Formats: sequence, C-alpha cells, structure tokens
Amino acid sequence: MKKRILASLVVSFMACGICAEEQVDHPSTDGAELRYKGASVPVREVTVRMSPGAPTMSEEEYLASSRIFFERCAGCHGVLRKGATGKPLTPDITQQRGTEYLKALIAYGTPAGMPNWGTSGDLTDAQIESMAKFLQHEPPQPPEFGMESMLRTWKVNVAVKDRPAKKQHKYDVDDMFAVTLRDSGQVAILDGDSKAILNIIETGYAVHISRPSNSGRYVYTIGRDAKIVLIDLFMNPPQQVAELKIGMEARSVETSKYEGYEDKLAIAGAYWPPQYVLMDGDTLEPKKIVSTRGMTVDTQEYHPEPRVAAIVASHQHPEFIVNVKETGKVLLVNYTDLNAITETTLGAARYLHDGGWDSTHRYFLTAANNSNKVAVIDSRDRKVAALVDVEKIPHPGRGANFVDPEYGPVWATSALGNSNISLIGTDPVNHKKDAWKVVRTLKGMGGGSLFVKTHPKSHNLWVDAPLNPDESLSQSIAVYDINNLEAGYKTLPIAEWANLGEGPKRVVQPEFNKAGDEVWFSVWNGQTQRSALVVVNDKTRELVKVIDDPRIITPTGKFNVFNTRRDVY
Ligand code: DHE
Repeated sequence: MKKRILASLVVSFMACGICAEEQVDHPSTDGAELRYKGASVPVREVTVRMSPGAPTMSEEEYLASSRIFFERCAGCHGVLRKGATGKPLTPDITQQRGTEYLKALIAYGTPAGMPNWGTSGDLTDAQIESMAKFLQHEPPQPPEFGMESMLRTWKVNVAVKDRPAKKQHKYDVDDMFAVTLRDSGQVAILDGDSKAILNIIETGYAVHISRPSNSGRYVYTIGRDAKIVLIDLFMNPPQQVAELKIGMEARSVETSKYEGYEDKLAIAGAYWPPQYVLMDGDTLEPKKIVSTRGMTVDTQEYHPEPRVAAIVASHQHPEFIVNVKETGKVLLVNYTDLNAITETTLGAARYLHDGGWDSTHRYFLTAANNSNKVAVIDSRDRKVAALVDVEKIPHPGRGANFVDPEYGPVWATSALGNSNISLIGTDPVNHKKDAWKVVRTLKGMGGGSLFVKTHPKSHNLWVDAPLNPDESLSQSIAVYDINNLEAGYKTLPIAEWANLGEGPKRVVQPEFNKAGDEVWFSVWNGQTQRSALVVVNDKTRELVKVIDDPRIITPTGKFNVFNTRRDVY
C-alpha cells in the first residue's frame, strides 16, 4: 500500500547539542559524537509506505513512529534510512532481523554508538514496539523540492534598485560579525570595534552558518530548515532584503569569488532533498537545481540521499567546490554557463563534512569524518592531491593555517573523537617531504573539539572542546603558542569570565576580528538561560569584553566579514 499523506508532522526541533545530551545515556556510546549528530530533522510532510512482509500497523502508528524517527534517528541513519553515521535500516535488513531483535536494539542500544532509548526512559515500551514494526516498512518518503516549490518561497523584500548605493552608517562593514543565534532562529550583526549589536535579524529555523559575499556587502545565512536569508550590510541598520527556501533541510551556503563573478552567484546545499541550488547573488532568484544522488565512491552502490556538506568558492576557477557527504565525492561545479554546468567529480572518502583552504587558497582540506581522513583537493589542477590519515573523527571547521617552526606552512584540525590536534604540512614546493602528512600532533584538552582558529597576525592557536563531557573543558578554551608548540597549551576559563549562572555554557568557535588582534568566543547556553560572546585580547590573552545582552540567545558560529570573505584563518 502506498498512499501520499500530507501528514503535517510538526516535528519539534530540539536543540541538538543540548537535548541530545539529556536524552542519550549509554555507557559505551561516544557522547560527543551523539550530542553533535543526533539533531532532529525538520521534515514535516511524508508519504506513508507500508511494505509486504512487515508487521501490520495502523497509519496513525506509522506516522507517530516516523515522527520519532525524524526527531531522534534520522540525523544518524539518514531520512531514507540508507545509513550515514548510523547503520542502514532498510526493510531488506530489518525484516530479516525481526521485531524482537529490533526491540532489544532500540531498548538497550549497542556499544557501536546506538543509544539505549528504552533503558534511558526516553521511549516507552509501546513506542519501542511501534518503532520495531515501523522500521520493517519502507521509510516514509518526504517530498521533493523543485523549482516550483522554491519559487513559492522566494521573496525579494527590498528590490535591488531600492537598496542604497553606498553604506548608510559609520561602521566598517568588513569588521562586522554575523553571529548565529541558533535556537531563536536569528542572526545578530555586531560591530567588531564597538561591539555594539547593530541589528537582530529573523532567519531560518535553527540557523546554521553565514557567509559574506565577496565584496562584503551581503551576508547569506542558512537555517537547518533550508531557508536562506540575504542581509544587506550597507543598510542602516543592516537588514534582510531577500529570502528563499531551497529544500527542507540544509547546512551550507557560499557565494562566487572568482574574478569577474564577485557577488554574482550564490549556492546552497541541501540535506533533504539531496541537491544544490545556484541562485542570483543579489536577489536569491533560484536558477538551477542539481541533484547529488548517485553512486558511492568506494563500493559504487547507489545512494538515494547523499547530503550536501561544506561548500567553498574556488579562487582558481569559476567553480564551487561541493562536498557530497554520503557518496564521499567532491564536485567542482563550473558556473560560467548555467545552461551548461560542468561538474568535475573527484573521488575522496566518506563521509565528507567541513573544511577550509590552505594559506595559498589553492588547496581545500576537508574532513572525511567516517574514514578518519582529510582529503586535499587541488582546486587549480582539479584533482585530489592526497588523502591524509588522521585520528578519530576530524572536525576542522575551516581549519587554521600557520607556519610551524620546524615543518613550515601547516593546516590544523582538531577532532571530536580524540584529544589530538593534527598539523598537516601544506607546502609541496618548499617542504615537499612534509606535504600532505601529519607532521605534528598536539595533545589537546580532550575530545569533543569542533573548531580551531588562528590569524596571520597572531601567534596563538585557539582550540575549543564544547562537546567534551567534562565541564571544566567544555567551558574553557585551550591556547597554544605557535612558536613554542611543544610547551603545550594554557586554558582560559572563558565561561567563568562570562559569569552567566546556570547552564551547560559551552565555549564554542573562536573567530578573529578584522585586525587579527582580538578573538571572539560564544558561550552557548540553553535557550532559556543567559548566553554571551566573550572577546579576548589575542596578545595578552586577557578579557576585553563580555557581550551578554539578553538578545544574544544560544550563540554558536560567528563570522567576521573580512576574514570569512577573504578566507583568512
Ligand atoms: Fe555544523 C559548519 C553540518 C551540528 C556549528 N556544519 C557546518 C558545515 C556543515 C555542518 C556541513 C559546513 C558548512 C560549510 O562550510 O559550507 N553541523 C552539521 C551537521 O550535520 C551537524 C553535525 C548536526 C546537525 O543536525 O546540524 C551539525 N554545527 C552543529 C552544532 O551542533 C553546532 C556546534 C552548533 C549549531 O549552531 O548548531 C554547529 N557548524 C557549526 C558552525 C559551522 C558549522 C559554527 C561553521 C564553522 C566555520 O567556522 O565555518
């Protein structure tokens, strides 16, 4: 039986970091990874697909179970249950296992990372029984999201001709910060110099990242609900001027940076449906939608749901570099002619996630976090320069570039799964024997790290650990002297400086100001608790300012306009 139902599953979007921690309590589960990946999927409409051979269940039961699946399981197992961080759960597998086996699996979890939903008290016996039956049916199919759906969501709120020709305020656009206010679905625009909040802008649900246009005038922001909001920083105060939804779930957005194409185009990648979309840079008008469905890089099997992870704009060619997570492929998407898009497909490794440029902006280094590798993409020669082995679950953000006193230019990544910071040599010309190898491993505070950062003017390497279960680590930052790496790190009690009272107070994502002399941290607390931004003097490592305005709700990523548009990190 196959029936399309607009079930309007209003799936409440739990704050993945915080709620997942409260819900998951399996002794052998990697807590940091689950806290990070176990986020709910904001899918609202599904098609019920009952399968022959599966235990009978009512449509109501099926829909209730699919709701639980999207809230708690899809982040790891994928919307179509084809497997991602979690194992595949398609009917050919689950029907063989049978109801009793699946009930035990869901109730007790596994040492490989599946949480114990039953013994933790998160799911009742009746819910577990339904889930065990539901998993033996075809996965519900969320709708596609093509041009017609997209155009229905497209709005230009301020026409290009009505936007100011020059900036209308005294602030330096290049030193502005776009700050993700994750759980309020907003972005705060702050002035880097005065630290004043210039505006709070409504964006998508559980907003994820922001990227400024090449000129710095515009900021593109994307929410987990795949809504892009375009912010014009020339306006006083900076304001939202256009919006578009490119699917039902997404994480990445970027804009064209190649000479002659500056500010012209934008691209966004979706988790669901698996596709990327090219848009007009100043209106967000969608121009081309390209599916990423296809074969996996290694086993060469079809994957129906390869999600789009990080996207960067090439400086070498008029191309976007698109990470396709589940197939482990990197696409070089040439945008010179939107009616004849060419894609160069590079085989890397699974599952591609985030990454950033080396200091020359020729090589894109990106984490394949399930393979424990960093793929090095040579954007000039359009090839994979190397697949570098690193330790468990690399997570660089955009990484950090500096000159190692012994090994020359390196790019650094920390990790979710262990406390090491891996330094990879990036200079195949003057340091050939060290290029594309881990040349040095620094011992960090602990696992659960997400982001590292430095700046060409800084001698410090800053490393967070927001997902470490030990609060003394997740609420602090580690800082290394790049000229004396062997001396190890010092910790700064950033959350303590913010003095916020109750809450998890995770210290996350260092980000420099334009001058490279101050570094900003988010103290990410619960939605109803006080959060803050903490600004530190990079040279003295002393506190400059705590920005604890009540409007700063659950801050996570911060994007300095100059450093982000020029890929300085
Ligand atoms: Fe992110 C970047 C996906 C959870 C904060 N995150 C990215 C990118 C991807 C991604 C694909 C790279 C975008 C790019 O460069 O184009 N993130 C995901 C997930 O799938 C995941 C694991 C679970 C989820 O359901 O979203 C996830 N991310 C988180 C968080 O829990 C974080 C810590 C807090 C939050 O805001 O939700 C978080 N992700 C960030 C930040 C960046 C990011 C701050 C950008 C870092 C940068 O410096 O560029």
